[in-house]
Order: sequence, then structure tokens, then C-alpha cells
Amino acid sequence: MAVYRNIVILTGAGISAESGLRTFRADDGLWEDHPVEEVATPEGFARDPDLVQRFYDERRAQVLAAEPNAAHRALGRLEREFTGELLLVTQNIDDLHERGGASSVLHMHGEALSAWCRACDARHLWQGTLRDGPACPTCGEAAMRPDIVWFGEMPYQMERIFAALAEADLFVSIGTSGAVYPAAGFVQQAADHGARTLELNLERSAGSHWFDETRLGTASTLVPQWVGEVLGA
Ligand code: BV8
Repeated sequence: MAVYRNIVILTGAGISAESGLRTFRADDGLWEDHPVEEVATPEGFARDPDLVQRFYDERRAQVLAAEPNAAHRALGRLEREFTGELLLVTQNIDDLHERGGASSVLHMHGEALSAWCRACDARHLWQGTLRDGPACPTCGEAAMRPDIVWFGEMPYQMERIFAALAEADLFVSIGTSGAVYPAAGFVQQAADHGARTLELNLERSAGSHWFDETRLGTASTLVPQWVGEVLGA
């Protein structure tokens, strides 16, 4: 096992699947009930804000009811014990990485437990519902939306992610279908800068051909095993 000094990890819905949170593109996927355009775009929100607020109210409640699994906990251990540089980027809007012991998580697509006021731009930790138009704790306006990056919106902290990908000597993708950009392009950027690339996923993804190595299986099996290898190296 090589010794790595600078690791970037990208996680997707697959790492939270064993915690009971639905993924997007499985047969019973999240988008099956609601066309993406209706619930995960600014246009959908403008057209039917109540539908979108209820969709994310439901996701928020599911996140609060879920528990981190062995994969989340293994990444928490990696963060604590790995002595090199580590950036954990997630596409997920749940807080299971944090509850699994990771303290520095970059949520590039936002967070279910955060509300964003369109009147004053403040963001608030939010565990309740937004469908009833609660007042913003900062400005009092009833103008809060889910703090989620929808299709057509710019993901968060892209500069920081690109800078980390340029320095990484290992890029690991866990539980993502490689269907959504710019996240799906990270493996190519890492490889272009000389990083080794590893994919841990239940099945081959749209981006598998870009990876030096793909391991197939569940995250709760593959992630603790891989973390053990890295820390043992
Ligand atoms: C942007 C938040 C630019 C909402 C999400 C044409 C070509 C290329 C790109 C585009 C294009 N047309 C439009 C675009 C851009 C678009 C895009 O990529 N569209 C796709 C559909 C083609 N992207 C965007 O709009 C992004 N923004 O590009 O902005 C810009 C430029 C300038 C100025 C302004 C803007 C924004 C994208 C973010 C959208 N928001 N989520 C919410 O969560 O409700 S996307 C959503 O799907 C998730 O966040 C996640 O990121 C994404 C992918 O889902 P996955 O996490 O991969 O989940 P999925 O179900 O797909 O797969 C799960 C995987 O896990 C599977 O492979 C499965 O096998 C595996 N698995 C299952 N169980 C397990 C497991 N693995 C291990 N263990 C298990 N137990």
C-alpha cells in the first residue's frame, strides 16, 4: 500500500443508503416521486414553492431520524488519525458525516439542516419545517428556502475543491453514480494532476472508466477496510 500525504474524498448518496436515506437514481430513488425539474431547480421552486418546501421538509425529517453507519464512522476515524492533508467533500445534504465523527465536511450541494433567507442572505441551522413560511431569525422576513444547491445553481466552495484536487495524491469517490457535474468531473481533474484515483461503489458508475481502481461492494464494508489500509500504511 502506497503512503499518501494528501487525500481528497468525494461522497454521494450511496454512503448514506445503509443509514436508510434513499439515493436518487435507484428504482425507488428520490427523483422517482418527483421529477427533478419540479423539486430541485430554482424554476421549480418559483413555480410551486409549497411542493418544494414540503419535499425538503420531508428530507430534513428523514435526515434527523437516520443514524450514521460504519462508513461514516470510518471516515471520522480517518480524519482523526490520518497525519496528512484530508478534504472530505460530500454531495449529500445529510449530517451523517458529522454525526459519524468527521468535523470538517464540505457540503458542495448544501445541507438539509440549513435554511437560507432570500431577504437578508443569512443562513440558519434549521431542524423544523419551512413550508409554513417561518420568520427569518435575522431579519424577520418570511423568505427562507432550503439551503440546497439546485440544478443550474453554483455548487459551494468550488475554488477550494479545485485547489485541493490540484494538490491531491489520492482521490477517492464513495457511493456516487457520477451523473452530476461538476462533482462527476473531479476524478479527471485529480488524475490530470497526477493523483491516484479509487472508486468504492455498489456498482460500476458512469465514471468508473476514469478510475485507476474500482472496488464493488457496500460502503459499510469497503470504507472501513480502505481506511484500515491507509492508516496501516
Ligand atoms: C452547475 C441537491 C453551473 C438537491 C443535487 C449536461 C452535461 C453536463 C452537465 C450538465 C448538463 N446539463 C446540465 C448540467 C449541469 C448539471 C448536471 O450535472 N446535470 C446532470 C443531470 C447532467 N449540474 C448542475 O446544475 C450543478 N450546477 O452545473 O452550475 C453553473 C455555472 C455558472 C453559474 C451557475 C451555475 C448543480 C448540481 C447540484 C444539483 N443538486 N442535489 C438534493 O439533494 O435534493 S444533485 C443530487 O444528485 C445529489 O446532490 C448528488 O450530488 C447527485 C448525484 O447523486 P449521487 O449522490 O451520485 O446519488 P445517486 O443515487 O445518483 O447514486 C448513488 C450511487 O451509490 C449509485 O452509484 C449506487 O450504486 C451507489 N450505492 C447505493 N447503495 C450503496 C452504494 N454504494 C455503496 N454502498 C451502498 N450501500
